[in-house]
Amino acid sequence: MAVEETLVLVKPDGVARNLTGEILRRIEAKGYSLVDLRMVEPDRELLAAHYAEHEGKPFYEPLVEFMLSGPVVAIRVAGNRVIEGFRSLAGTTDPTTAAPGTIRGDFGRDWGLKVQQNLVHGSDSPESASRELALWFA
Ligand code: RTP
Ligand code: MG
Repeated sequence: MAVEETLVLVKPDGVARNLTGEILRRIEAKGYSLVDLRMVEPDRELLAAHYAEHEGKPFYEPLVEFMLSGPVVAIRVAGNRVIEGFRSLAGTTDPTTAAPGTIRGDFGRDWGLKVQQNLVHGSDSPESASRELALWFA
């Protein structure tokens, strides 16, 4: 068994489009457990820490502006191999090519903006998960 925790974020586009319930439903239907959940209006400081690895990339500033555009739902999710498992539920970063059946594949589309508004975030490793959970559930 490799019971893990991951940070899932329903990004501002997912909240605004009333997809939070659908995303929670998919997480629970897969068998993962919701451990904690909060609605957050992140500030720049939190987003700079969360996205530190992307600082300097062309999409960094549009990404931060997008994440400041409305409330975000932060969820602590637990389960066996949940880090990898949630990223599989989410689909690949670009919603145009994300597989149908995934959150991004089913509900995302390319809005022609400077950043992919792709509905959800999921931690990408155990190290990222513990770092990000400490930030969002301080
Ligand atoms: P996430 O961190 O949100 O779970 O997504 P990810 O691992 O699939 O993607 P990552 O490479 O970590 O990028 C973080 C977020 O930045 C936005 N992005 N837009 N060229 C683009 O338009 C672009 N590239 C990245 C997305 O919101 C992506 O999820
Ligand atoms: Mg990422």
